Amino acid sequence: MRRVVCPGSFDPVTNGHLDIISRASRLYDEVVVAVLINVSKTSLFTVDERVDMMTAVTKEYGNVKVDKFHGLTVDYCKEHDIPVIVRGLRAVSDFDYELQIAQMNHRMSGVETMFMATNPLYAFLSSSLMKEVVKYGGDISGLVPELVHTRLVERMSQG
Ligand code: COD
Repeated sequence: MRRVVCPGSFDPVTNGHLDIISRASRLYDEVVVAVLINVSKTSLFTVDERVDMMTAVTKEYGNVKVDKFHGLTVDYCKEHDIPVIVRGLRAVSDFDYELQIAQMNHRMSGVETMFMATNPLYAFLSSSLMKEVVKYGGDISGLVPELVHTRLVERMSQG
């Protein structure tokens, strides 16, 4: 069975993330979305909230499993016997950083990284941008799933 890990913070999941996950789900038998338990980075949503939203919005794909992890992504891959990581690339600026991580991950473990070019419709999307726009009352409809939109607005209104 061909399996791939799609790691990330997903704070929260956007339609850019979903585009990468859904395309990976057509190429692999199983996609494991691994949500980082941020130790130092402060996230808007707890890891369980992020897992819950991701599970709800990927249910329709059928072969996507959602899990949480801490530590190195390659340790998660080894523990679950998954040889490939998939990452989305939005721009050259993503590539510089991602190449370094992919090479380090390969050196540490032999785990390969597959890069998937973003759908141009979502190239400008990031979780941070979505949080900022909602914080100041801007409209993000069509850029995140409805459920995420609702939870973001709720969370931001709590101050
Ligand atoms: N279009 C396409 N892809 C997108 C878009 C978009 N609009 N937005 C984001 N993506 C992609 C990202 O490129 C990434 O591939 C994925 O979606 C997740 O994105 P984020 O922003 O939620 O998650 P990141 O990039 O902050 O996740 C970072 C990790 C958790 C993967 C990283 O911190 C990590 O691996 N941590 C564990 C420690 C480790 O192993 N470090 C590396 C040592 S070499």
